[in-house]
Amino acid sequence: MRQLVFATNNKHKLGEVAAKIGDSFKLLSLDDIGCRDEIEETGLTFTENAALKSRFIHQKYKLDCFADDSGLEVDALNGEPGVFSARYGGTHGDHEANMDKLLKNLGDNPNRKSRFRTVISLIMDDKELFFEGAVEGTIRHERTGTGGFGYDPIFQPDGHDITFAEMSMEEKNRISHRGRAVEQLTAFLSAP
Ligand code: ITT
Repeated sequence: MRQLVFATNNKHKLGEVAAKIGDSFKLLSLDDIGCRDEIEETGLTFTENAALKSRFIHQKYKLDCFADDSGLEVDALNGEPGVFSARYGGTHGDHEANMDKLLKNLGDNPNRKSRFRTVISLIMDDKELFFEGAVEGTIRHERTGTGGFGYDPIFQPDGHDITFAEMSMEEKNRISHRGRAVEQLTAFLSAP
């Protein structure tokens, strides 16, 4: 079976993507290939950051790989936190601090419109390709639900009356930014 590295340290993301990719590829995490490097996400766009991660792994390990960069854009905050989503509250990956800061900055603003976006950068057979996905929604005033990760407890996707954190992984995966980007990736990977 062909191997493909998913350049992430985020176990939730790994689980979501592995469920979508199925058995067609053996998915390897950074842990699986013994990569302990801190890959700097210094880009100003999701595309740049995804490419930084996949290029780093490809150059160092000479393996086919993909990376994603995702984030939340809130219209009333001029697209913040965007590429700073992971460290919006100050510490990388402190999801509670990130949500606290977002809810504080948004206050009682009635415009709660937002979207999650994902860009996947794939390097395979020395070619580089990009896949994108997005999901529109609104920011709740309070957290609801315990599933998922990141901003899931305060994000309600359009057409639903529950947050991502109240959905099963399968339900979230069907409509999420990452799920949609991964669908394009898998369509490409399974094309003859
Ligand atoms: P890696 O860089 O190791 O892959 P990460 O947690 O930094 O993991 P991203 O750069 O893709 O992941 O995402 C940045 C942040 O955006 C992430 O830490 C969350 O705060 C938020 N985010 C991304 N996808 C999300 C999702 O599906 N649900 C909730 N929050 C999400």
